[in-house]
Amino acid sequence: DFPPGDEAYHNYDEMNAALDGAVAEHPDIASKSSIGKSFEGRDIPVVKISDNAGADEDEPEVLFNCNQHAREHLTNEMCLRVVERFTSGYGSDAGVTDMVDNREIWVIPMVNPDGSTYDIASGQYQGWRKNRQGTGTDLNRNWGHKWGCCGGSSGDPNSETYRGTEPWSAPETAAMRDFVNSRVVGGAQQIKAAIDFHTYSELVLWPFGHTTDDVTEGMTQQEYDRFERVGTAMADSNGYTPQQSSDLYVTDGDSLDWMWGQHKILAFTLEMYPASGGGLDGFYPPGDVIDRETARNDGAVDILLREAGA
Ligand code: 0X9
Ligand code: CA
Ligand code: CA
Ligand code: ZN
Repeated sequence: DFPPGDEAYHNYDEMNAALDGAVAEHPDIASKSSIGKSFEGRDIPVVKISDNAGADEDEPEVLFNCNQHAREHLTNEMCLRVVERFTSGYGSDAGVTDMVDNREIWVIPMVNPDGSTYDIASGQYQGWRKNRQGTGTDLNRNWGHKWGCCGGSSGDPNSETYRGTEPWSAPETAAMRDFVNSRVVGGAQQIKAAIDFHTYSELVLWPFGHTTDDVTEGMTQQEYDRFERVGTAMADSNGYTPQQSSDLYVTDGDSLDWMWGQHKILAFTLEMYPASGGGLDGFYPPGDVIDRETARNDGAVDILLREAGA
């Protein structure tokens, strides 16, 4: 489990208990289900938050997902904060109430439960990034838009950025794909905007990752300008640095490229605290920073929720 000083972090069972608690307290506006199973057979839970959560209403849908990378435990806490804020704040916080009434919010706090569990199982952090399939696949190189195209991933199973044997070879990314595809209703993708939370470096990133070109196949200048405008607004709210994801480094097969390239979802990656420092240590900030560093993104979450209705 989490080492001394980090007990405030939620492991897989505690994450599920937190979600179950939120749903039990707010059954009208929250429901929990599973998008599928991890390689080792763990359910990957999703919570939906909206008025009349049991019905599929005609409201812009927004997706928040966390913990694709095992060691990025602070992101699980970020998704749990979104669930907590938009359930417990309903009826008292006007902004929260407006969004719950007029959006359908999907939260997937732990995309990689096997890797996250492995990282803490011994009581000492393992610095683990990938899933637990064989030598491990980097989930954020296994998505199917221009998979492996551009030197932004590795074909070596021992690499930290191993892309897997084929697109969607990891059950966890396949489950994400199937979930997002399932939100195409009447030919229209219902999810309008998304954030994939990672750590660390304090960045707001937008597509594409596979090319450093702003305008390219699947991205007009107007579309790029919208990403830059919304990304910069989010960065102004949390003090992160905004940039196109490929300006950080080129990746292929990451979530952003598929979300936008396949579904035209206004998708961002947020790299959370800390800004820099310490190599592996940067993935393991002490439990007492959770409240501050997740609350720091409340404004960015609200900006994206609002933009989803534009
Ligand atoms: O490399 C990744 O998957 C992400 N960074 S992390 O340190 N959390 O591993 C960044 C993905 C965003 N895409 C690009 N930088 N192209
Ligand atoms: Ca609703
Ligand atoms: Ca809907
Ligand atoms: Zn990451």
